[in-house]
Amino acid sequence: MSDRRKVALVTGITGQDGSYLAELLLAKGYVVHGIKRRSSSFNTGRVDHLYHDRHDPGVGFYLHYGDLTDATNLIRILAEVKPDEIYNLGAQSHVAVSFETPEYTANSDAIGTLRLLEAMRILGMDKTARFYQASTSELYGKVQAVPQDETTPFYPRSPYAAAKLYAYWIVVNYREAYGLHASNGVLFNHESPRRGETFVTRKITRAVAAIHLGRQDCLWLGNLDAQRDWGHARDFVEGMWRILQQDTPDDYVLATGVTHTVRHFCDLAFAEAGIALEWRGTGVEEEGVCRASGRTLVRVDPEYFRPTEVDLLIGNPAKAKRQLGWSHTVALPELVREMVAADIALLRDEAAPVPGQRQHG
Ligand code: NDP
Ligand code: GDR
Repeated sequence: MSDRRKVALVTGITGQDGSYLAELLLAKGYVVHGIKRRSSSFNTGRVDHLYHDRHDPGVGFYLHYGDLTDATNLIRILAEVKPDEIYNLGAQSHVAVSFETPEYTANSDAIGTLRLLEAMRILGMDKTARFYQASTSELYGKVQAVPQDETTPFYPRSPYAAAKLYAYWIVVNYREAYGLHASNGVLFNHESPRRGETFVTRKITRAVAAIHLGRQDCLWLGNLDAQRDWGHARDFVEGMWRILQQDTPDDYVLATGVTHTVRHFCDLAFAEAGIALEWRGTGVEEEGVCRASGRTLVRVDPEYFRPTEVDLLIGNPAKAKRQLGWSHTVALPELVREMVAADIALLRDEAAPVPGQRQHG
């Protein structure tokens, strides 16, 4: 048996999942290469702790400038890195933002996936490297059936989901047409203290921390009735890796199998700061009021509603459990506790003022 270390290439390595996946792969002895985008400000905060170890020859963590919208750099990086496994996590991943930048979202999320697959073929890697695609529960969109599994029909409800639908099917097509070891992980929402600040969970936990520390008055949200199946990102990257270790490529749902409303997430998060919320009013007039003080801490802003919404996501991860031996280990209350505690610690250390009442996202 060869003792050569396995080589992985991760797009989107600077994102939430990329950072946890890089940690997992390094712990398993992989050499990890990641693609980062050029930015006028630092964008490697989630992986700096790995990068700083680069002087240690045993570590093997490398970043390359690149972009999924540029085929030339993808071909060059693949040729240089010669990966055994490619994890395509890079994407314009914000559903609401995809309504603002639909063409860019399609370019990076849909055609970016095609570019990577074609790069594999051009370089003759279609028989040697394995490919993981970050597919999403957003594919289910308008609810056709619950719980959603690998057989549930797709009905995308955003430019993001439509772009990811193309990516999903082009992966299936390349697997069937060219025999690529290419798999989709259809992942339901997963969160962590590293979650981007404009996704609803992190927006809530940051606001709870800021309100707790007296640095923010109120949290403005959109649709409180949306239901999501929220897990922990660390559990989900383990699932990604397991998908690529299978002899045969296939598509898998990863989910917790439990769903909650955005409103309930607020209840749990505020409770972590010792605040019990009471909900009053309906629709855009609904308010989350602190039971003890009578202060309104959560309000609804129609600006945050999406032109088309995904109302209810709840996944059935039975196939992943059966074939991959995968299941989540962190339930929602534990996830919320970790996120609120991390945000309180972060804000305590931050000298910078907290953003104004109307937050992005
Ligand atoms: P993030 O938004 O945290 O990270 C996205 C990553 O993609 C970042 O590294 C970002 O770079 C990079 N990126 C964005 N555009 C491009 C581009 N044009 N070229 C190269 N890289 C780019 O997402 P997550 O980590 O949460 O998600 C990872 C993947 O999984 C995404 O594809 C997402 O759509 C998908 N997904 C996520 C789920 C979740 O609940 N988290 C659920 C299901 C699927 P930069 O840091 O510079 O912005
Ligand atoms: P989602 O995540 O769209 O599921 O996509 P997000 O956290 O943005 O929204 C979840 C639900 O909360 C509602 N919501 C709000 N959302 C945001 N961002 N901001 C608000 O103020 C707000 N108020 C209510 C939304 O309408 C929605 O129903 C995430 C991303 O990680 C995708 O990349 C991934 O594919 C899916 O999860 C699975």
